[in-house]
Amino acid sequence: MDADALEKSIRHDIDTADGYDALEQTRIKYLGRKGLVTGLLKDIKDAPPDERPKLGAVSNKLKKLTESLLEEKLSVLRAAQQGSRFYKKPHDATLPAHDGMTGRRHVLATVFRELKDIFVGMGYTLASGPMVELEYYNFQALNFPDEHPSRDEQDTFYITDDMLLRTHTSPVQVRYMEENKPPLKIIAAGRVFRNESIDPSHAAEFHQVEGLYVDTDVSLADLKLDVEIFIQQLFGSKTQVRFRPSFFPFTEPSAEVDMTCVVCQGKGCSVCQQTGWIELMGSGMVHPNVFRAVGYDPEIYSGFAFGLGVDRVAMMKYGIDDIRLFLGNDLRFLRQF
Ligand code: 2NM
Repeated sequence: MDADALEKSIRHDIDTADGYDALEQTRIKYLGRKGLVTGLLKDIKDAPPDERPKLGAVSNKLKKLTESLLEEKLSVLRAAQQGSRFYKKPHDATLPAHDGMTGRRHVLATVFRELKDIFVGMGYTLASGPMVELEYYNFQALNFPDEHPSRDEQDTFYITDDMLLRTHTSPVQVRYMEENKPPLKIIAAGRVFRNESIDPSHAAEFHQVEGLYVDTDVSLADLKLDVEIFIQQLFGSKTQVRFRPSFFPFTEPSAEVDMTCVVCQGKGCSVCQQTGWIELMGSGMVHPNVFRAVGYDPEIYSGFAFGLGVDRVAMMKYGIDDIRLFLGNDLRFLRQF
């Protein structure tokens, strides 16, 4: 066989070798002790001296070629074997079925979406801001006096002298007002932190949604209308709403908002302590000092604000009696929603 025919035959054999055994046979056929390429190399010494260099070069070239083709083919076979392990495993119908453990939306996220959708339908847009907040935005700009008890370390988690974990989402609204001119109608939502002693109705981390509407000539009647529309969309159109005078540093006047008890529909039960009413939110007309802090003229603008706890709404809607369950990550609880 001449060198060209031999090369052709080598390429063909390696190309068509369909497994490790066939490839090894091919290696032996050409490179084994009695192999064809080996034989060619052995023949050199019997050739006439002037032909030996050329014969040597050709034989060596064929040996190198055979070796590299074998190596190449070996990695192709290995890759095919790897691939078959992943892609060609036959289906085993006796394996246990999928256990049904899939992720799902957290119940607080579901309730928040519902709240957000109602407010967006009423013309509010969503604003957000940092959870680590400056004392200025959390207290000062909101007309909290320097000696207000909620500023105490007993009630607020401080990071440094002037930085803290926000205790409400109102600083989001202060920041928004600093950056935007009225009219504005926004909700601020997110996690808030209070250094509380925890029990079934108090957690150190919970969630708020706060609304703010500022324009010329915004009145208490506008506040009552929006709050009533919101509550009746959330709990049904038959739900009664009442306003009780209250106090917040950032609003004047201020009012607590009650609704007919979701459990007894106002008849009186243990949940509403026989009153037929449960407290849902706080509200009021934005204090002139808050407007001054953000550069609004309180002689020109007025506004209302309100705030409610997402966790509390979720507890009422789903009859949950312990606020700590929301961040407890107990799947037996979370999977129910
Ligand atoms: C509440 C109750 C009453 C409130 C006030 C403001 C701001 F930034 F405009 F001053 N935001 N949220 C507010 C008012 C919040 O939550 C119980």
